[in-house]
Amino acid sequence: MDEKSRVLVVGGTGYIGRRIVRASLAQGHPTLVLMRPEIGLDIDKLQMLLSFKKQGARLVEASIDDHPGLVAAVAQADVVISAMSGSHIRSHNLLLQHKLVEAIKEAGNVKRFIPSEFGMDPLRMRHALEPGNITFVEKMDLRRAIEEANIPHTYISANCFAAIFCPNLCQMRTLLPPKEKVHVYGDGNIKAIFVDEDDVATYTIKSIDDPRTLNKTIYLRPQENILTQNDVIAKWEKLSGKVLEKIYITADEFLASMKDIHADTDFANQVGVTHYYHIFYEGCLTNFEIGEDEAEATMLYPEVQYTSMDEYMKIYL
Ligand code: NDP
Ligand code: GFR
Repeated sequence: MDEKSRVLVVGGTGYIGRRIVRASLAQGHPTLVLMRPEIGLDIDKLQMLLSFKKQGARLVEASIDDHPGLVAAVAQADVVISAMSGSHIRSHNLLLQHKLVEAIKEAGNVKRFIPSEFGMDPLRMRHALEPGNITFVEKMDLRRAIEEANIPHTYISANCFAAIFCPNLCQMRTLLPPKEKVHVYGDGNIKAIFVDEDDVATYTIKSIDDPRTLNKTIYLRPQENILTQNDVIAKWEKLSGKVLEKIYITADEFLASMKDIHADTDFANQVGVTHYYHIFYEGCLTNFEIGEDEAEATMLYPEVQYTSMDEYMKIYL
C-alpha cells in the first residue's frame, strides 16, 4: 500500500484547524503542525500543540512571514492544509496565506494544497453584499495565486459549521438555544446545510489523496442536514419539549439592522448579517446544482457516518 501522504497543517490550533489535525492523525497520516513563535504566552495554544505531539504529530517551528522557515516546513510535507482564520474580524488574516503560497511555489514538492475556505463557495459569492463580501474577495484572490502558480489544490465548501449556526436555531450573537422566542428569517423555509465540524475535518482529510478531487471544489451536503430554519426549530422544539414564540423578520428589516451595528467596533456582526442574509434569505448554499467539474463529499465517501443535527443538538438540552 502506498505510504500515507505527509500532512502539514497551518492554523492547526484554530477552531477547524485543530479538528483537521486530529482527523489527519486518525486517518494515519504523518502529521506536521506549524508552531508559530508568535504564540508567545498563549498557553492554551502551546498546550494544544503539545497534545498533538503526544498524539503523534510533529511540531514544525516557523512564522508565516519567515519565508525560509516556511519553505523548510512545507518541504517536509506532501499535502499542506491551511485553516487560517477568516476575515470576520478586520484582520485580513486570509491574505497571510499568500506567503504560504509563495513558500509552496519555492519548495516545489507539494502534491495538494487545501486553502482556508470551509464555507460558502467564494466563486459563487461574487455578488455578495458589503462588508461580508470581503471574505469571498480574499478567498478568490488566493485562488488566483494558487492557480497562476499551478499548485495542485482542492477547495472545500463546507456550508454551515453546526456549532455556529444550528443549536442557536440560526440566531446571531449567541451560540445557545433561545428559551422563549426565536427570530425567523423570512418565512423560515429557505434550505441551508449544517455540518458537524468534525465531519468537515474527516471529509477534508479523505479528499487530499483522491484523484477525483484534484483541482476541484468539494461541497459537503449531508442529505439529512439540508434543513430550513423551520426544520431546525421544529427539531429543537421536539427535543426540548418546548414551543418557542416565532418572530418573523423580513429581508429588509434584517438588512436594516446593520445600521444599528457599529462598523468599527462590531465588524464581525456586520459581516455576519450579510453572510446570514445570503444563507437564509437568498439560499446561496442550496440554490445551485453541483457541476460535472465539482464533487459532493458524502457521495465520494459514503462510508463516513456523518452526524445528524438531531444528534448534534442533544448536548444542548
Ligand atoms: P480561527 O479564528 O480559529 O483561526 C485559525 C488560525 O489562524 C489560528 O489558530 C492561527 O493559527 C491562525 N492565525 C490567526 N491570526 C493569525 C496571524 N495574524 N498570523 C498567523 N496566523 C494567524 O479560524 P476558524 O477556524 O474560525 O476559520 C478557519 C476558516 O473557516 C476560515 O476560512 C473561515 O472563513 C472559515 N469558517 C467557516 C465557518 C462556517 O460556518 N462555514 C465558520 C467559521 C469559520 P495558529 O494555530 O498557528 O495560532
Ligand atoms: C457558511 O459559510 C461561512 C460562514 C463562511 O464562508 C465564512 C464565515 C462564516 C461565518 C462567520 C464565522 O465567523 O458566518 C458568519 C460568521 C459567524 C457569525 C456568527 C458572525 C456573527 C454572529 O453574531 C454569529 O452569531 C452566531
